[in-house]
Parts: sequence; structure tokens; C-alpha cells
Amino acid sequence: MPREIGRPVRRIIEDPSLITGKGRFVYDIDFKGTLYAVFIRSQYAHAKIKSIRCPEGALCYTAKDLPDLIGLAKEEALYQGQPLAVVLAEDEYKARDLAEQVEVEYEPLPAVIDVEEALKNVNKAKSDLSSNIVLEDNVEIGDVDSAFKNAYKVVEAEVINQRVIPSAMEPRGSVAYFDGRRLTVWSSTQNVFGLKDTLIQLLSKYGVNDVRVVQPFVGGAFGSKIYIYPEEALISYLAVLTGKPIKWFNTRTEEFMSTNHGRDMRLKFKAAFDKEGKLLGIEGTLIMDLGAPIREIYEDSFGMATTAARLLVGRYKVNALKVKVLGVATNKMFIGPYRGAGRPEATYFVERILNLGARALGVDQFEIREVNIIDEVSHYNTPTGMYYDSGKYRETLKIAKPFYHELLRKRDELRAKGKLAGVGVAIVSEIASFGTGTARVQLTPNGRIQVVSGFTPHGQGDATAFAQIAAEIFDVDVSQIDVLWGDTDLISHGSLTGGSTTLTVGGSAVYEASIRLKEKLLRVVGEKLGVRPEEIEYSNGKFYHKKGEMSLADTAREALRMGVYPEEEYSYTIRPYTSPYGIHIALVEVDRETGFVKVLEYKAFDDVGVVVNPLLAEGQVHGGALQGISQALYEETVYSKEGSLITSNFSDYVIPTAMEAVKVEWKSLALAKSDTPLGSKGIGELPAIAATPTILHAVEDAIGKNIYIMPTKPELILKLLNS
Ligand code: MCN
Repeated sequence: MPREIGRPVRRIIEDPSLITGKGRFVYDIDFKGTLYAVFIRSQYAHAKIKSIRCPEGALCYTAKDLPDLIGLAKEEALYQGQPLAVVLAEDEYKARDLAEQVEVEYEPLPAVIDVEEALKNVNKAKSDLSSNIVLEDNVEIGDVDSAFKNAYKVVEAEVINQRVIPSAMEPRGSVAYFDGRRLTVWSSTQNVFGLKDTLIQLLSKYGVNDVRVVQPFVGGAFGSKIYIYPEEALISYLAVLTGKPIKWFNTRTEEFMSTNHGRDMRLKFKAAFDKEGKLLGIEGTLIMDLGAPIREIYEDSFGMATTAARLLVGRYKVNALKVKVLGVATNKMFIGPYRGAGRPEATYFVERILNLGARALGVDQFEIREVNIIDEVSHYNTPTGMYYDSGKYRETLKIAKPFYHELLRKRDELRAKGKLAGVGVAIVSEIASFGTGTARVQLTPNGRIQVVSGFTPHGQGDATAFAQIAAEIFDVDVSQIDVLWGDTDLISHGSLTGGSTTLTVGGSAVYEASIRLKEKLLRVVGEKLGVRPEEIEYSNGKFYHKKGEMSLADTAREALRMGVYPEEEYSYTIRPYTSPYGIHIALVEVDRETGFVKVLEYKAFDDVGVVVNPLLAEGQVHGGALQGISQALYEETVYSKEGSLITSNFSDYVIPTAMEAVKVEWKSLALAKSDTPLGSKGIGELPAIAATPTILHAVEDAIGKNIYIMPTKPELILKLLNS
């Protein structure tokens, strides 16, 4: 039997229903007598809500009639799209018509949109704020003053990691069904257990304590479906109140206005370099535009900014850092986690610092990384208190170097033909895979193995990887494994799929539970055959001893006869997390006439330890790299100065299509493992983190000008070329 861990198995669990169009998404769930909910959302970015008048006789509820929920506006709207009221009707169209008849009387307040304006504190993003700077922190190590005193060159700039809209294929939506005692909610979420807890907290005062949350197929999330939004909680409340099933689904524009945005951090910095390009110190201010000042949300999301500041040093030997971190409130959609959550911003900033330094010093961008990189780490605490479990950074650079030179050669050939070509490089070393994951593995009477996971994958394919892990331990074909997930009824504890955690933490739980179940089954067989478990051989799904043999199905039935339940549950906790890393290189060509950028080659060298399924992991690299490229080249969130979201659908908000998709060549290095039972590290976010600076550096190299803002859209490039 081939080893299953490491085999490129297709997504046998997830894909059959998806590619035959049979996968059920929230929108496909329909009950007789369903009422459709449409939310009335603030048209203003900042306004007092003076009154809300519902149409006569309509099922219409304003915030004043509804339970207090984080993010629901009662008296003051803080961003355009914030929910204020909800109407219910027998069909979607009636509900939309009804929603248009709801009259909201606003008293517009000055909207604070631009973060630089917010810092001036002329207007406040919320009436009771004394300052728009709602949170502050300082990250400081070493002696910054002497770093600058000893500098050969000081580079000073502001680099912006712009606001992006997560753009999952499926907008948020839920269906809630109350049977008189139990509430069941199907939601396009990546956080079934978080939603269940919130609903119990909300509804127990109405006598509802039994709540089940189900995650049907979900069309992507990228971190934006972790947060428990008011809509999903409110339709649950309304299902209990009305006794009717309630369904709600966002339109694309509602989705863009009311689902968390990502990134929106800028770093104003001064960096000290010596003659060879050694980075001696960084001093600066990291400003995060938090968006709408909703305390419960920004207190959490500000953590992304402080993490970003602390990750500015780590893989590079920088001994002095002084960064003030400011969390600034504005009247835009609030920022939440988006593929990488703090690590893309950190990587972007430090990689930009290195390239701007390299350009100022006339040092090659690869060489400046060789000058600064730490050779390798093992259980390493960075000076700013982050942790890297393992990493062979210099070896990684050595492996990538010939490919970098190959791209330089190709670039020079293109240049010789008069083309604008450039090569970019970026190193990422991040942190991933957090917390606790639970799995139950059971042997069914027909000899199949059933794996139940408390995680909530929503496109990544982890279920197939879980099947491989169980198949490896039970030495059976993966087709003999079933995997269930995304339902709070299946298992009592669970965690959300995020932070590139599911394979490493959830897979370790599957691994440990499978091993324990196999040991339990050995004891059952030993008891039945009257021999010691150590004397029993096991292979190919069968227990062997000279006294007899038993299949998995025989063993399951025997176990039950003995009163032994053939299952094991295991909760695995990772301490503290893993540190995946890699180096990405790209070759681009810029059209001199139009300013369009074409990515000609993209090479990713990543080390995530043991890869359970190279096909799935490489899929993450393809999708993630494209998402990162998209931030560098296309994505731009535009608000009017009054706070209207101008890029409110896909005709205005540009994301790549298949036409722009890039051929990514991926090499999994597997030089440094994690300490987890699988030896794996997370891959879900790394490529998205690496791709943005890699592409920006390539464009900068092509046009020979420094770039400080993204996206590097054609207009910007033409302007820079002509400057
Ligand atoms: N994998 C592997 N070996 C490893 C690491 C991962 O075979 N050493 C495989 C896993 O089996 C899984 C995939 O790679 O199929 C990603 O695993 P992992 O790195 O554990 O990440 P998660 O499964 O926890 O996914 C979360 C991650 C995050 S944080 C975001 S954001 C993101 C991403 O995944 N959102 C996604 N990828 C996404 N992909 C899709 N299609 N949709 C999203 O919303």
C-alpha cells in the first residue's frame, strides 16, 4: 500500500458533488413557508438615525425592536451599509420592494474617510470619540539612535498596503429554522462554533438553548466569514420570534459594503543601512485604518497591526526597531482578517524597506537579502517576542538563487529587445496554525472509517487530506474513509478554519485519534483471539495472528458485542504555532504604451515541512499567489469623500479572471518540519503574503522607479514612466 501522506490525491471528498452541480449552498436550502429577510442599510457613512418608519402592516423591525447586537446601528450609523432595520416577506422580490418603502430619517454628520484627515481629529468618526486614534501601541527593541548614527544610508518613505475587499465567490447568507424548541441555522460561515455560542448567548433569554449551526458548501471566505455579523444573528432571532423559517442572502453590493475589508495599513519609516546593505534599524509609525469605530471589532483587529509591527524583524538580523502603532477610526467598513491578517502587511513593509534600500544603495535585491538573512532558526524567539519553530533560510536562498539568475537573464534578453522587463523577489517567514483542534475517528460496522472534524474548511480541500491521514494509519485506500465536518451536531468542540491551521492542527487531531483507535481495536482483537495485542500484525485493513484474522468490519462488530465503542476522539493543541516560510520570484513585462503589467513567470519556493497532499497545497499556492498579485496590480477600494463605496461591485472592483491567471511553478522544500505529529506547517496564506511584494518589486525593476502605492494600475505606471 503506498503511503497516503504525501500523495497528490484529488479532492475525492469535496469534488464529486461540486463538479456535478449537486453541492448544496445556503441559497439552495428552502423550506415551505420561508420568509425572506432584506436589511435596510445606512445610506450614509456617518449619520444620526432620527427615525425609521416601516411600511404599514409590514413585518419590519428596526434596531430599536431588535436585541442589542455588535454592529447593528441604533442611533448613529458609522459606515455606509451598516444594518439599521430588516423587513420580512414571502418572497425575495417582495422583501426588496418592501425594504425600499422603509423611510429612514438621517441627520448627516461629517464623515471621516481619509485616514490622514482622521489623524487631524477635526471631525470624529463617532460622536462620543475624543480622538479618532482609538488604540495605540509601541514596539521597541535595541538602540535605534545609534543605528541611525552609524548608518551609511538612511532611506525614508511611506509605504501603503491598501484596503482590499475579500471578494469570496459566495456572498454571506443564512437560513434559520426554529422547530419550537431547537434552532437550526445554515450559514455561509467559516465559524460554526462561534456562531452557535453567539446565538445561545443571544437567545437563551428567550428560552432557546438548543442551537445547531450547519455550514453547507461555502463559496470561499478568506477570513471574512469568521466574524459573527448582525444579519446571521438577527434572522435567527426572527425565526424564533415569528416561528417561520427565515432566509437572507446578501447581494454583491451589500456584501462589499458590509463584510469586513482587509489590510489598510501604512508605514511611515526611516531605515538605516550600512554600505553593504545591512539593515541596522527601523524607526517609524504604523497606521492602521480600522474603519468604523465598533469597539468589540477594532479591539480585535488592531492585533493585526501590532503583529505586523512585531514581525518587521525576525528572519532578518535587525537589532533596532522603534515603531509606534496607531489604530485610527474612520467611517468605512471595518477591517477584519483577510488571508494573512497582519502577516502580509508586515512582509510587505519589511520587503519594501529592503528593496527601497537596495535601490538607494545600488545593491542587488537578492544580495541585500543574503546580507540580512538569519542562517537558520530552531525554536527561536524573535527580539520582538514572536516565535519561529524551524527554518533554514540561507539554504532556501541558495536553492532559489540560480532561478533568480535565470529570470535576470530572461529579463535582460527582453530589455535587449527594447521591452520594459523586471524581476522581483520577496521572502516571507510568517506564523501559522494556532490553537486546538478536535477530531473523532470511528469504525463503522461495515468496516468504513469515519472521520469527524471540528474544523470548517470552505474550499481548501482539508477533508481529503484528513482521509489520507486516516487511510495511512489504517493502511486502507482513501476511498474507505468518510469525512464529515461543518456541523455543530457532529462533534461538541470545534475551531474555525483560518490562520492556515486546519491541516496542521486538525490533521494532527485526526492522526492522534486514528492511532488511538487502532490501538483500541488491537485490544479488541487480542481479547477475541485470546492473545496479547503486541502479538497481532496489522496490514491492509486486517488484523493477523496465527490463531485467526479479523477484518475491520469483524472488529467493529466484535467491539460492539464487547461493549467497546469503536471510536476515539482527540483534541490536539499546538504550542505556540508553526512558522512557514519561502521565497518567491517573478518576471514581469510592462507595456510601455498602455502601462499594463504581464506576469511572465512566477516561481515559489516554500517550506511548510511535510506536505500531506501536494496537489492541495499547490492549489493553495496557485490561488494564493494570484490573490497576492491581484493586490499588487488590480484591487482598489474607493470611497467618495462623503463615504460612499464607489467600487461596490465587480464592474468597478477589479479582481483577476482566468485571463489574468498566472502559471505558478511551485517547489515544496521540506527542509524544516514542525514539531506536530505530522511535521507540517500551514500553506493557506503564505503565497498570498509573498506574491504582493514580489510583483511590486518586479514592476519597480521594470520601470526603474520607486513605487509607494498599490495597485500599480496602468495609469500609475504611465504617470511614473513619464515623470
Ligand atoms: N496542506 C497540505 N500540507 C501542508 C499544509 C497544507 O497538504 N503542509 C493542504 C491542506 O490539506 C489543505 C490546504 O493545503 O487542503 C490548506 O491547508 P492549511 O494551510 O492548513 O490552511 P487551512 O485549511 O486552515 O485554510 C485556511 C487558509 C486561510 S487562513 C485562508 S484566508 C484561505 C485559504 O486557506 N481561504 C481560502 N485558502 C482558501 N482557499 C479557498 N478555496 N477558499 C478560501 O476561502
